[in-house]
Amino acid sequence: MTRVRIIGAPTDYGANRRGVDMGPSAIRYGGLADELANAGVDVVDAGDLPVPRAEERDPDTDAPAEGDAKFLHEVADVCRRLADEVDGTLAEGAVPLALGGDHSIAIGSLVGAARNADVGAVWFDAHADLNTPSTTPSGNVHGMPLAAALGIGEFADTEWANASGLDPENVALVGLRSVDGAEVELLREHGFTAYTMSDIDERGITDVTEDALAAASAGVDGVHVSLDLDWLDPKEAPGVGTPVRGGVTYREAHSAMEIVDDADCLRSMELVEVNPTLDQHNETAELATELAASAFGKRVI
Ligand code: EXY
Ligand code: MN
Ligand code: MN
Ligand code: MN
Repeated sequence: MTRVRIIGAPTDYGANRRGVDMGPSAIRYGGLADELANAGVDVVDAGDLPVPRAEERDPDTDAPAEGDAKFLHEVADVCRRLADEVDGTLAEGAVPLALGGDHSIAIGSLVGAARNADVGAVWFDAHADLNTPSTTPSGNVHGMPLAAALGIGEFADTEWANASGLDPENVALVGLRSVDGAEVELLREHGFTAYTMSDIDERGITDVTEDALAAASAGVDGVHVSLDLDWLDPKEAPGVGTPVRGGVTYREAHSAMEIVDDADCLRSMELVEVNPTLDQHNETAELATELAASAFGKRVI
């Protein structure tokens, strides 16, 4: 029986909108533990990492060294602790399921997942999250986690961010539709596998997801699945801070998660960017729980 350990990381340091720090509560309230149990998973909830509110931080820690990345010291602190939790969970033979929080927590998930293994990653997201402090248009670290975990640009020597066992050849991005110029260059240069919404339109979600998982899992010990809820169309998932029209449908999202389960290479996962203050009746959080259940094996019959 698959064992899953839920780890909440209630951050909003990396986002442009407040409220995403309530994501773990909303996802739990949306029935995550029950959904996973119904999927036949042995689930333990480890609670939330302590995350000081942005207002409680010492203003002096907002040091110039952070450059154009807001709250980078605070993100580093959370990600160091999340990496330890993820690594410890894997060492116990369970699958870590991190709940954001904004997408900056993926740095901790990936560093932890890759500490004692070679891993791949599938990034289900409207965005590429490949900016760095010198290319970011916003200063928000939730637009940078993939670059950070891969040690790209200014992150090359950042010890807390660099996931040594992760390479671009094993990173597949699925559902792209909002990519900045510098990110396009990186996608072309570094050997990523990248599928836009146009690829999904042309080839279908099944083919695209199967190919993404094949690329991510080739020659590694397992795959980290990063599910940013803004991957879905905002009509299906309104409770996100950076919605982009033209995303995947409810059925496409479930289909992709079922293919994740079928591929049998899932090592760790995260659900991020659920912002209950922007949601309608907690439906985005409930959708996140349903999608996690599909990824962990839930089927209708
Ligand atoms: N690419 C834009 C930026 O870096 O500011 C927007 C990033 C949004 C990131 C969202 C969570 O996936
Ligand atoms: Mn993202
Ligand atoms: Mn996104
Ligand atoms: Mn299974």
